Amino acid sequence: MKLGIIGQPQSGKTTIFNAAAGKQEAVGDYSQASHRAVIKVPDERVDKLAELVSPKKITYAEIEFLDAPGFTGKGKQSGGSEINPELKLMDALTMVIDVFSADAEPERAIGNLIDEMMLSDLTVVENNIEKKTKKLKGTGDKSAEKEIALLKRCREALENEQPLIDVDFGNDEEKLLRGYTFLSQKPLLIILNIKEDDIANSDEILSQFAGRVSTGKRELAVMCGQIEMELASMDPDDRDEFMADLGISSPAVETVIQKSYRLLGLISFLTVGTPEVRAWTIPVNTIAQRAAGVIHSDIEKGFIRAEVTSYDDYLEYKTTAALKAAGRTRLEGKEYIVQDGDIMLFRFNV
Ligand SMILES: Nc1nc2c(ncn2[C@@H]2O[C@H](COP(=O)(O)OP(=O)(O)O)[C@@H](O)[C@H]2O)c(=O)[nH]1
Ligand SMILES: [Mg+2]
Repeated sequence: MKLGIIGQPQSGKTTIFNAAAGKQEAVGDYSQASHRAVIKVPDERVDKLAELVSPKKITYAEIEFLDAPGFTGKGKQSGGSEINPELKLMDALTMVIDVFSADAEPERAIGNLIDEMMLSDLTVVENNIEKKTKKLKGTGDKSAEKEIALLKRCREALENEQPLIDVDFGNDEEKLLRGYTFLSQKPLLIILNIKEDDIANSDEILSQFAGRVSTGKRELAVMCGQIEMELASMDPDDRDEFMADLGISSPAVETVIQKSYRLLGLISFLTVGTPEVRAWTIPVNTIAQRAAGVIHSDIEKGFIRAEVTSYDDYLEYKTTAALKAAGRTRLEGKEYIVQDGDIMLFRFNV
């Protein structure tokens, strides 16, 4: 999964990037440098299963963070966009909002940033309406008609200041739009970056802003970037104590991961063996055969059946033999909907 960190300059993007990725990039500079990091998704289930089977290798799911150069949201006034094109390749965006400084205007910042993303999308929509209309006239290629009509719907929404994620598209339409990688169609996690003194009021601040967020498609989180960055560099025992003193329930990295997974509708299944214990990321409602394809396309193609064990049962019975004897391992076909935490063993032939 790829997460792009966006926001205005000096809003704390690099600070939160450091906190989430355990890095020490310079903060407070105006260089607008971008940073990348790949982190392992902490997963207690992987740890516990590895304790049971002592595998040669332990592999966690991974997340790539891109700390992108900031944009002000005012690019829309000059008609141009300041948005880094690499953000179009991200699965979801994390928007960092300054709520810590004395002159912060968080509501306005959120509005401006979303406006600029919509403007960037509108430019793409308009260019493509023009291009496809020309093509239709030139070649009489009717296949363009449907796409033009769809792009016009997008244009109407954007002109009415409606982000594309709030428009209901059908499955076929979603498919047609996928290649455009519209920014305002990306799931969005808004992080309210508060000052240390406000940590005790986190819940209150969260509910103040909750009205701006439509559930399911946008998520909100409140954290103090500066403290989170310090936490991330402490050793675990000190960190737990420090967090308890401050009343912080989970570190930034966990909040960001958990909310992003939820936004994107992602879950994990696990594979367990002596060579490797591993977590794999899939969208909710993925059938067993497609989940197999995440491991290898041959397993998807040659899928015969899956042997499925729940995580809790695995911890209780501890070995495949005991699980089988107790009837705790089920045989499932290709249409089985894989559940979060399922331990999967795929049978296949090539
Ligand atoms: N008081 C306070 N200052 C912060 C917080 N987060 C970031 N800052 C400060 O804001 C400035 C800009 O931070 P930086 O992460 O470089 O912002 P970026 O330009 O968005 O990457 C730095 O001086 C940080 O120390 C915070 O949670 N509280
Ligand atoms: Mg920065």
